[in-house]
Amino acid sequence: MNYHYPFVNKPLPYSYDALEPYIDQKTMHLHHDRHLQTYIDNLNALLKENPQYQTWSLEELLYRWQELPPSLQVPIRRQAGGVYNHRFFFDGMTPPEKSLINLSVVREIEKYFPDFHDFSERLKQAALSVFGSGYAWVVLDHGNLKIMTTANQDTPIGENLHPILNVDVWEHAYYLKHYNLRGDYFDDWLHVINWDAAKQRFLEAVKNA
Ligand code: MN3
Repeated sequence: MNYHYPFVNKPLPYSYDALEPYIDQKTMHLHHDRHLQTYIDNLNALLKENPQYQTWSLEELLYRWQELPPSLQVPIRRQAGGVYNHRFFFDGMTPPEKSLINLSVVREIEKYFPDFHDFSERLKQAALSVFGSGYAWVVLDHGNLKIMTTANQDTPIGENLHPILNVDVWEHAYYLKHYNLRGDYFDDWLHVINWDAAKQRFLEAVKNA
């Protein structure tokens, strides 16, 4: 992803109502146009004041954060993480009629988990286990497909850690439609996973592992 300052809020790769009835249009509007926009605005403001980092890509800001001055490390990781995690999440969804898992993806998952049901159940438990705000992720970690969680806008990227899928479990991702029922939201999210994107990310990750 070659994505630099000044960051712009690219449109969703589908219409706001395209994920209905699983994820509602109003949530998608607020999530993309307000929540993600705020992270983009905050990140641009930080980089405006620190022009020496304006050439860094979004990923570089996240995995080279230790090279940033101490006073910038936390704010950059929060804002750049918020941008990265949201884009990854939105790009990882697709209208339900296009959310087709294919046999090659299932076979790949079954190399690491007993079966697809066990995999989705574990991912759900991970999503439910996030205390407060954060994400559940499927990642390739040193060549192994794993499930993990992150808090707030922390991001699992690094030399040997490649994200494949994420589900945003901040309440703003589901509260309007599912109220406090995160498990129901997760079950609905399963219907709009962009498996083609997940497969592409997996193939990329294997190449870079
Ligand atoms: Mn969110």
